[in-house]
Amino acid sequence: MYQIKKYLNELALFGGTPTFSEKLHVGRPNIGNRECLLARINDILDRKWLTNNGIYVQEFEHHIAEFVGVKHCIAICNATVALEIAIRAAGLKGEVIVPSFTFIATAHALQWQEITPVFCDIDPQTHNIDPNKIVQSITPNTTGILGVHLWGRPCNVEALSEIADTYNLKLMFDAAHAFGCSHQGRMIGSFGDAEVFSFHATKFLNTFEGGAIVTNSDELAEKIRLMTNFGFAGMDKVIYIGTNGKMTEVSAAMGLTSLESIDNFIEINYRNYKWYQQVLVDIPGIYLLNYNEKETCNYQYIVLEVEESETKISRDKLLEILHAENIIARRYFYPGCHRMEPYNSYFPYARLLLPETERLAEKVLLLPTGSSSTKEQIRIIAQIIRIAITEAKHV
Ligand code: T4K
Repeated sequence: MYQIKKYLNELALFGGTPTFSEKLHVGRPNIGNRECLLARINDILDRKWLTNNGIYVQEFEHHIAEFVGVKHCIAICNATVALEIAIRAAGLKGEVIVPSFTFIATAHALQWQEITPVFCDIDPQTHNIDPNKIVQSITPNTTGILGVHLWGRPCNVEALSEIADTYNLKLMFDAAHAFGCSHQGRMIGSFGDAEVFSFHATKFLNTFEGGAIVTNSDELAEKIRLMTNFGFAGMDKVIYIGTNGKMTEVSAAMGLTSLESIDNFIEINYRNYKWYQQVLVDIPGIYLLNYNEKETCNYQYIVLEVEESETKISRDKLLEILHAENIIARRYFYPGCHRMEPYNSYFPYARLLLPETERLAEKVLLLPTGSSSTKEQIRIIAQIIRIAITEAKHV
């Protein structure tokens, strides 16, 4: 009993000081070569061309399209607006089938244009939309499927394509997490009618804020370009409804600089992932989500499933302990879009159709990684989790 108390007293939650004097965050940005970035920004300032399809944006788009192996890349101010534009350009309306276990932007991008997101359950193994549960949600109003490659792990693209073809639906992907990832050797970004990346600060490759739509369709790309710039087809000539989705030159400069370090960022994420694997492997009830190492992968999320029946403490208690130690773990994507507004009010019974989403939302916990994380920090994070769990069992 003395031992137990001693351990518990060492935890900040029980009166000790936090283990880390500074907060360790999930989503800490990776910063590439500062000199290169600042040189680009100086050039932008000298050239006095700050936005509206400048040369840095064009160069960034070219590199992304080439990297992914698609015909078109349109850089956008963020992935949420990119989703809105892509959805609109593809002509989605009525109802679109989408997972609920995702960031709220996926659902909002639909609802913002009064398209109903019809939430579909996920496969608990992959955390991605379950193709076996899609057909039952298709109605005469369904116009598309919006899959999400959660954590950068690809959806079952083949099964989704087959359903989309059979029911004459558009197929799009929220690939916010999946830049730099492949599926069966082919880069994500080249599937479905269009895919959308996020380059938000918290993504392993960032443009401060930013996103991109990638597609192989000439027709869709043309519409998307028009829509991104108010529908302008030339000076004083608007031929389409549009918005302002443009990426700035400074963001593109950050993107180009980040791209130069992409291999390094992925290497660091991979190294951290392997370290987490080593230190977490024998902690009961803690399961680290695996990546398929045969594919290209960005390894940007360290995702745990906390099995309370084995740990004897809840995921939320563990989160509380970690936060008290200044480890700002996150429970993405709790509680699921269907339990957030306005969807919770629109579809109060959606939870009954989403048992796997409900279960997973109670279990998932994300830990810090990226270039700010060190081997020693990872070792200590695991040690705190171990103490919290093993001592909780004895109390
Ligand atoms: N689809 C999916 C599947 C997505 O995950 C997202 C975004 C989108 C679409 C939409 O993409 P964007 O429109 O954002 O391009 C954060 C990000 O803001 C969001 O981009 C991301 N997903 C989501 C998973 O995470 P929050 O609400 O968790 O952000 P926040 O402010 O709590 O920050 C997260 C952590 O990152 C904190 O621990 C602090 C740290 N952080 C954040 C920023 C901005 C830093 O250390 N430095 C920073 O500069 O949404």
